Amino acid sequence: MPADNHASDGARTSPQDAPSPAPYTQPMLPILYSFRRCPYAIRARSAVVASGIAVELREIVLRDNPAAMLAASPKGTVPVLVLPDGRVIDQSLAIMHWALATADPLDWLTGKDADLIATNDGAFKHHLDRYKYADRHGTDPLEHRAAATAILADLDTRLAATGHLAGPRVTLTDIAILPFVRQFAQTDRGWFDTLPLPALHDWLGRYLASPLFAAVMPKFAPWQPGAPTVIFPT
Ligand SMILES: N[C@@H](CCC(=O)N[C@@H](CS)C(=O)NCC(=O)O)C(=O)O
Repeated sequence: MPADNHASDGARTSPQDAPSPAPYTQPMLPILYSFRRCPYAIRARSAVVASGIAVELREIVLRDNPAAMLAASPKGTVPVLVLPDGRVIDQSLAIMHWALATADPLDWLTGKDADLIATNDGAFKHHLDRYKYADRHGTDPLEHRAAATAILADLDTRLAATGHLAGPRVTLTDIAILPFVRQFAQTDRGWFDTLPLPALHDWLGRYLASPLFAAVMPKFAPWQPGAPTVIFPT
């Protein structure tokens, strides 16, 4: 606007007297430190998407954790959520519960089977790691693959009833467990596809083809201080 535009408007204050506008500040978003392929991070991002909350996503490189993440959560695992008020949530299930307590339009919280999730996070994850990373653990991969498959057979029996683990539709229980079954399946996809577990294959196939899965799996460049903010979901 030209400077003399209000030259005849005696009632107006001069530009020097006008109150200066408040500086624009970006609304503070929760910060989610994440790693794309990590099953724990996938379940946390899934709950964020399901809740409709926006977060600032910071993709990390495992074993090269950013100092800002370690300052918030020294244990050095992802996912880590840092809330605008400074609170830190650094367990994936707790992040899921926080997101869904904020908003749960898909009613995921109606299906919370804590025992099934504990079996996944305990025994199944134990065998998955010793199958997938047998060299690292010095283990017999086939022994652990068989033990994990026995757990999947239990899931298949449950899934045969409704196609989901805790009721008639997808809930927190399905989404908390699916990323780990995906990782197991990917370890040797050809062998996995021969398993006589039809309800499990169908359940995993629906998940991998879902808009939810597409929404949580975009690739992001690793975050570093000063990098442009990445809003998630994109
Ligand atoms: N109990 C944690 C486990 C998270 C976890 O172990 N994440 C892995 C990546 S999938 C990690 O950060 N590992 C790095 C490390 O253990 O040093 C949770 O539920 O969030």
